[in-house]
Amino acid sequence: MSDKPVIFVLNGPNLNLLGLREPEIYGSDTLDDIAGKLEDRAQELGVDVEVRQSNHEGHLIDWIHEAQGDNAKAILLNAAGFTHTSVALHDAIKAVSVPVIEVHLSNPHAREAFRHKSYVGEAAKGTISGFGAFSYLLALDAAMQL
Ligand code: CA2
Repeated sequence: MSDKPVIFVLNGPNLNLLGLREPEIYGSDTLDDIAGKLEDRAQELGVDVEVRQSNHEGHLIDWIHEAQGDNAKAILLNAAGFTHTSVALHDAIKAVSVPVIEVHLSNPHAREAFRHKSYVGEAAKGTISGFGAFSYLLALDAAMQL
C-alpha cells in the first residue's frame, strides 16, 4: 500500500458499457481507458486513484463511507442514472467530510428535463460535466485544488 493521498473515482450504473454503446453521447473511451488516463495524471500529481464501478446503489454508498474511513482526499462521483433519483446518495455525500466532485461525461442540462435535477450535485462541492472523458481529468485537477 502506498502512502500517497488517495482519490476515489466512483462510477454508477451502466458505465461498464462505456465505449461499447452510444459513443455519440458518451464517447469511445471505455471505463478502463478513462481509468488509465486518470492513473497517468494521478502519478504526475503524486496521488493514487481508486477507480470503481457498480450497477448497485448500495455499493456506491458503501464506497463513499469507505472513502471517509480511508481518509481519502476527495471523491469523484459519476452516479450516472442515480444522480437524478437518489436521496440515499445525497445523504451519503452529506454524511462524510470527504469533498465530492460530481462528474458527467455529457451535459445533463442540455439533455432531457428529467436529467436536470441532480440529488448528487445538491450535496457535492462542485460539478464538472460535458467534456467527455476529459471531465474526469478536469475533476482530478479540481480535487487537487481543494
Ligand atoms: O453523462 C454522464 O456521465 C451521465 O452520468 C451518464 C448517465 C446518465 O444517466 C446521466 O444523465 C449522465 C448514463 C450512463 C449510461 O452509460 C452508458 C454507457 C454506454 C452505453 C449506454 C449507457
